[in-house]
Amino acid sequence: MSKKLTVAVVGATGAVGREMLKTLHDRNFPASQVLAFASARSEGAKVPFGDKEIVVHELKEDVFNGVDLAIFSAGGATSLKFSPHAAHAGCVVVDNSAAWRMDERCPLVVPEVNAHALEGHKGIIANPNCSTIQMVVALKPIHDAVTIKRIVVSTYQAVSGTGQKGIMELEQQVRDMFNGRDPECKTYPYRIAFNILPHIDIFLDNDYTKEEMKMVNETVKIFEDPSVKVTATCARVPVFYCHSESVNIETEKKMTAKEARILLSQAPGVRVFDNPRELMYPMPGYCVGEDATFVGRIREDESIDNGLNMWIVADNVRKGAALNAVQIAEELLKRDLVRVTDRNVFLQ
Ligand code: 25A
Ligand code: L14
Repeated sequence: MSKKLTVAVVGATGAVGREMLKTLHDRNFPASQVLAFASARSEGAKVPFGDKEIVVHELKEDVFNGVDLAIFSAGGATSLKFSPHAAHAGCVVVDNSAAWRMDERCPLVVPEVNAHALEGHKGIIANPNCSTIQMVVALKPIHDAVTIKRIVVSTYQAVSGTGQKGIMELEQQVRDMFNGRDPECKTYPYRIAFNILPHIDIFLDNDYTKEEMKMVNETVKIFEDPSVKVTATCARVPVFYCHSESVNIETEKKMTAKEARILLSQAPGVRVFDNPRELMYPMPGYCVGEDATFVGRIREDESIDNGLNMWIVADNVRKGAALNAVQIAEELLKRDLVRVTDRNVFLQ
């Protein structure tokens, strides 16, 4: 990594944007300059970068001249509107929203799983959904070894998935309830404090939520294998950070729980945390701020011939968003791919 880059963080005042700045700084990303953009209401605000502060500017179409790399986490609409202008200016975009993930022109990348997909990118690279990322990090080594036929996953997702407004909603509702006030619901349709909502993102025509279908479609794209069948139920739980997942898989060939523990303990980005006798299992309250994807409760599914159950936890704002995006940027740099070959692919 010799060349130093000019890097922009778009959505820098948000929950993920702030973590992106922290991750870039903590990992010593080779940037000569780091710029912060957000909406007009944040113009002039300051965000921390190491022990310094960066002034936030309003995102406009022409801010990307001279920027090598932009990491976006400002929602789908902002990304759809602005990333083509970034690519047009020769700036490579790593986008955290759902806007580009299923676009055939855009690689959808988890570096531990499919870094090779970055080759031949056209200027916009998509960061997968947080729930998908932690699941594929844990399942890819098993898929490579014994071929996964079917995945049944239920998620228990933290409010930080919804950004700063999700965090503030849970905090405020807990306060309200302890003070005998009626909690106000602004971000979610129902109270999230002391409750569970089997509903993340919008409902689709098939009665699944968009979040559930993202897990289905993104997993197939990342594994480059349409033969993997996935079905998901996504729930919001009153937890601030870290998503948890109960995952059941059926495989072509048999893998014992012991073999799975050994395989996963050597897998990149995974930490096996699994010892029932010592009450050792991953929990969201204890994985905050960690880079790894934690896997525990690994056991054979005794209801079928070749099946495994496991419990997967990761920090959704780190591995699920900011860290994965920065790892993509590092991989781009390593492969000398921080350049846009056809600047107009996304501008119509
Ligand atoms: O796709 P949607 O439906 O549009 O949803 C987008 C939402 O999803 C979040 C993101 O949350 C956004 O609200 N998000 C996107 N991908 C995510 C992921 N993978 C994700 N969350 C988790 N995982 P957010 O609120 O944390 O960040 C929003 C950022 O985007 C900026 N933005 C919005 N519209 C924009 C835009 N930037 C440019 N152009 C636009 N049109 C937004 O900037 C923010 O940076 P902002 O100026 O509107 O800032 C919001 C204000 O909110 C307060 N605030 C935010 N975070 C914190 C905070 N205050 C204190 N601490 C914080 N950590 C500040 O007052 C800030 O100024
Ligand atoms: O990245 O938890 O597609 O509300 C959008 C919804 C992330 C989670 C994405 C949530 C998701 C988010």
